[in-house]
Amino acid sequence: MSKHFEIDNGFVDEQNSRLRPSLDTDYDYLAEKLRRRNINIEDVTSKAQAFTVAVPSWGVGTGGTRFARFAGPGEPRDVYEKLEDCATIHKLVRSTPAVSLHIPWDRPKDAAELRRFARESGLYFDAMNSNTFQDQPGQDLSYKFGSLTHPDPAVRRQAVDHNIECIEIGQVLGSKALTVWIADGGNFPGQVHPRRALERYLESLHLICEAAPQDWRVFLEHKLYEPAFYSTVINDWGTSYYCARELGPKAFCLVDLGHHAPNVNIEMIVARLIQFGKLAGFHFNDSKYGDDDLDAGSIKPFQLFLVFNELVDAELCALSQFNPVYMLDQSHNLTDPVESLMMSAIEVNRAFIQAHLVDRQALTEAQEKCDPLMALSILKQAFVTDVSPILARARELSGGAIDPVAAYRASNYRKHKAEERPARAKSFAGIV
Ligand code: RM4
Ligand code: MN
Ligand code: MN
Repeated sequence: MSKHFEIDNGFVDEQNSRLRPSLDTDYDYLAEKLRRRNINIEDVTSKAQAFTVAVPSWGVGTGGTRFARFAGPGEPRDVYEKLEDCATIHKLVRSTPAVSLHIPWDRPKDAAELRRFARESGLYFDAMNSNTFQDQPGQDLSYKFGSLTHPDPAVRRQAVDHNIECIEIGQVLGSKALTVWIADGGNFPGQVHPRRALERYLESLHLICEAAPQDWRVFLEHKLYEPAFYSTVINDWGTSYYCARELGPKAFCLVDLGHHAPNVNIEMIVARLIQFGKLAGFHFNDSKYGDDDLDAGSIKPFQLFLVFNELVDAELCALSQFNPVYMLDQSHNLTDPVESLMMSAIEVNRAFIQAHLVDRQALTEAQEKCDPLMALSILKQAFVTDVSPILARARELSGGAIDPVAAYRASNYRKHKAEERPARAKSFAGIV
């Protein structure tokens, strides 16, 4: 028996048995309603069961702002404890089998052994994330004024080498992609020469793409501001798309929902990247003002649905080059990260399932007949359908919890972890 506390399957069954009768009633009622719309609920439930979204290793720790971080009890202290929390999330929601690691935060002593541990926990590794937005202890050159686009070629080389190291670790872990997000940019007008910086970015990324194995993909993540407050080198999807084209077949554009100005039509960006065959995938989160890193679906659930409307449309059209990867990228400053990640995984799945309820034939007709009111009401009909019973049944059928947060709280997981994992270090401000 493991010396670490785990929620056992019997406990989940016991929790489910209390909720099953009402779920049966709700599910049957929804089945009847959907039948009237010619939708077979079982088909939709299988889609919900097949849906997956990766969890970022850094998401299971408590986040913070630049003002403060309020550490929570029982936070994971190393990559193994992070995987333990990820496995718990997956056990209850059954849609998060993949974990995305951040190097150096999660640099393993023995990558092969970490891979084995993950496999035994029912997990595997999604995209690797490099980090050239912080200086690490013992690092030769500073990233204070940039990394892959720094004016000094030696700094660029160091940043390129770090990305190549991430690929090498990822190969041992069984990952197939590298996500590159750089903080490079300027706080003041005139600080950075925009064209020269972008040229250097391409030069550095060419080296990284060359080093990536043939079956790997390199994801370019854009962000309009922060930490640079005046200009960012890879500031928007247009720049990202230009770079992905220049870099060739391994390079794709990753969309983090929080990395756009307020009110930007992100679903249009998604449609464009799909059309151009360059959509890498997503970092899901939500935001009100900027890169707030709030929980997916907490502020703009309709936007999340509209994004999935584009994704499901592409899926149904079986477009070539359409193979998006989904990940949550959030900072949980106030909530228990395990609870937030479970809720977010459910919200993303909800948007996916709602998008599957869109009557696409009727929508096309409304579009061709120039009938905006009907087009919107077709989308709204799907969006307002409460698909919770489908999501709950999908989890239950896959061995998860009908109500993951309730089961998690009833298990006292956090209390057990607080005892097993006494805090090691003082709490600092910062995103992780
Ligand atoms: C950035 C970006 C990256 C993430 C870091 C922690 O804003 O979203 O994807 O790795 O934050
Ligand atoms: Mn991100
Ligand atoms: Mn971000």
